[in-house]
Amino acid sequence: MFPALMLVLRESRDIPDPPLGSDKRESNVMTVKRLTAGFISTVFAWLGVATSALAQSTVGGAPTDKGLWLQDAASEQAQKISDFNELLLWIIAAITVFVFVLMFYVMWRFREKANPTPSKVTHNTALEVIWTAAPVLILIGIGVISLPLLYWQDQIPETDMAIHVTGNQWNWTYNYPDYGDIELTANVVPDATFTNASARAAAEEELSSFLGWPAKLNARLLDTDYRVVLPVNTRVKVQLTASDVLHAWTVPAFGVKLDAVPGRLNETWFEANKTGVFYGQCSELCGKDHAFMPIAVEVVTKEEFARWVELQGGTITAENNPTSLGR
Ligand SMILES: [Cu+2]
Repeated sequence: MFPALMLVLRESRDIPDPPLGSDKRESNVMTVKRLTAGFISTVFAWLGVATSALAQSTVGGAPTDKGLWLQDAASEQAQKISDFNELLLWIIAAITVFVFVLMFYVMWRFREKANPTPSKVTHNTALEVIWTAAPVLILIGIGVISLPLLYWQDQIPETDMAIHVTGNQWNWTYNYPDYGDIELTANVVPDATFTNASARAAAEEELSSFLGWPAKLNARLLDTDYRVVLPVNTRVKVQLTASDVLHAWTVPAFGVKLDAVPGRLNETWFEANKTGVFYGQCSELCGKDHAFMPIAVEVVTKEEFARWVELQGGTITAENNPTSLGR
């Protein structure tokens, strides 16, 4: 057990500290998260799975070295999903420990030497009722937590603005119907751009002039030439469709994943509560370049968003002014 404990302690230290100003409850959550992450990393180390293969992102949504656990949540949905996932992990761990302890106890207690005349009992009503009812109760308990969460995500509340997202083979087109129908199409930044310094500088310059503020490319296969720009603390309705085949618009930091279906309009929503760049990927196998149609969302302050809308030639009125929307 000792090497495993050392691994838990060592790995726990690799998880970044909570941001300044977080309250006690958040720090408790972080402690649980650290211990859970340490536990998982130990399990993976035992299995010989390189933890680097599980590299997860921190704020910004790009992968980080030795990253572990889910991406940092940037919306209430993502936080709730992450908390629920954590709870499930504890339930699973408790069940696994219970079964293992029981198995080893039975193997030891009823081995031939200690128990030369085995019992002939084949039936025990009380025991059978318990081992049927207990799993049912556990599943009901999980359902009581998970189904309301699923329903809450599925119901579109009153939103502040909408974006239209269209999946194409193999890029995404975005429209902002509330702001004079700004339209942009985001393509993956090719690999060659990341390996060539001048091409990279040119791509960053073009992105910066599109955004109206300096931008850097962060992540190979996740960065796009143009980004979806959205205001922070504003409830956004995402209306999704596809022009050719099935795609799926997924941004883990927002807890959003929904299929884009040709000829159909699917809706989802989220409210980003942090500024930064958040990455996602098409998550429905859509053809040969399925792996090369990432999603990059830049969440900015409401003032910056208003500036960006003006830069794109969009219209801002009293009703749609981002500074008066949201919380
Ligand atoms: Cu796709």
